[in-house]
Amino acid sequence: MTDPQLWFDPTQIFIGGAWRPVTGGGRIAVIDPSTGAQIAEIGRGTTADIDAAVAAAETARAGDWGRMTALDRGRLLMRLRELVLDRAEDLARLECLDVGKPIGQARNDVTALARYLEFYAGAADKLHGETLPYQAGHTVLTLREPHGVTGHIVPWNYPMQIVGRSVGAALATGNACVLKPAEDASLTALALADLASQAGFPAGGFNVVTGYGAEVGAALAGHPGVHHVSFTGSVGVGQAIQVAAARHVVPVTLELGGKSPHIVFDDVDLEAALPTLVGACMQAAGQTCSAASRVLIQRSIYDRVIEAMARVYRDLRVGPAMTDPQVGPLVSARQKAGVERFLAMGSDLTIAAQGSLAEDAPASGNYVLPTLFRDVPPDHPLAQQEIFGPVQVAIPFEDEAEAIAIANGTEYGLVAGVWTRDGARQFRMAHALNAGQVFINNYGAGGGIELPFGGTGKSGHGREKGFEALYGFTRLKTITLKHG
Ligand code: TXE
Repeated sequence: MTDPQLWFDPTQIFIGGAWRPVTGGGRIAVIDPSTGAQIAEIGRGTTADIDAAVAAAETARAGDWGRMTALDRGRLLMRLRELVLDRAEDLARLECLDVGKPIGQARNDVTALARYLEFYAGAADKLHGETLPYQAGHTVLTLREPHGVTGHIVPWNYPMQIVGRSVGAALATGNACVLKPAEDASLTALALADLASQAGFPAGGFNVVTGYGAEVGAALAGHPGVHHVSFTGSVGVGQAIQVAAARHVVPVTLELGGKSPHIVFDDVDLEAALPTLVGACMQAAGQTCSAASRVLIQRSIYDRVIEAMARVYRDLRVGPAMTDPQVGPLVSARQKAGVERFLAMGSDLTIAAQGSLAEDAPASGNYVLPTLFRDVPPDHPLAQQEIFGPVQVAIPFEDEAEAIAIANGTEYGLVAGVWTRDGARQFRMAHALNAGQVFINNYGAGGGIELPFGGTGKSGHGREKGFEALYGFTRLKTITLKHG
């Protein structure tokens, strides 16, 4: 058994500034995806635990946390960032063992978490309202107030980054947070609770309840004491969360899936593009909402690009996360089975290339070979549905109009990438693509903590990241003062 070297008890949850066992004493096994071995247990929280966490958050809002100035909230977040950096290697190791993230990528996730905390720490006292012109004898001003208690339901693919962007922005604006991490990825969320407590966050400002989505996740989303829900995950659960929150007319931010196109025109600088064409889908073994899972290639250079991508694929090694392979295991046996179902659905397609399995990869790990399918019809299920694994489909197109039609031809609209040296085409494409974020001659999956992020269509609504997120975590109050 690999030792995750825990410095806290992961079977406990963090409510009102204190650790406590879950009600009922249930447990969930923590499995290392690289080996299939159990490495720890977390608590299986209950509805009663969510009630307690929401009550603690309400108390915090009415007490020390609610009274804290924006400047002091920012300083606390900065202190938390320092503690995260002090524990950087421990956090990276936890993530690597918990979700199978290659250790180098897990280190990047810690850096990103620290950067989110830094960004929102600095932004905390820079969010302000406005004064507005109105009738004579009046002064009108707007205030940005926190929602109150915010619920955060987080997935397992980028646990630290998603907690950083969502909880970071919510705390900066003065909300009291209840975080429900994914059952497959709770260790770093619990570690962060420990660090927040060390940083001196007032009791109840930040609470963490672990457990299953259908139990504690659903209880949090539909809780009458929660005033905003931020969710990242699957479309189906996003829809259920929106319905649950609607019972209390509570706003939600939904960051759901994607089927993001990467469009390569014949004037591409192929040497510059090549590592990104493949890499933008291989991060986190393709378990990235913004993964560039469809590669659209202009027909005149189609075979040349496929051959170049195939060479990159043949060098991709899949192996245990701690050995820092380009591609690690999938998070769970369930996720692996899902991706294998998609691969089976591609039995009528041509495979252009695959990666290889490292010799030291245990048979009990959740490994899937990176696979590039070519000549995939745009309406094929593999070109329409989110696979969430190391699988890309290549689709040829003739011209700009066809590229746009194919790119926009799914239910999703999260991210799009375009490679062309033609300046006018860069702008035409950026305007025409149905996506929340467009990359031209680059493609950062997740792309920059400063940049607003979110989708259209079934990719969700609302924006996280950047300064924009602060608006989402506040509500606007308009004050009209008549003074004659
Ligand atoms: O997601 P779930 P799963 C997509 C991706 C993946 C698929 C399934 O296509 O293959 O979803 O993954 C909590 N009420 N994405 O099943 O179930 C759950 O505990 C409230 C895209 O793991 O959506 C976890 O904390 N909460 C994605 C979180 O929702 C519930 C990231 C996400 O799990 C709940 C992950 C319920 N009824 C998956 N049921 C992205 N956009 O990055 C579950 N949860």
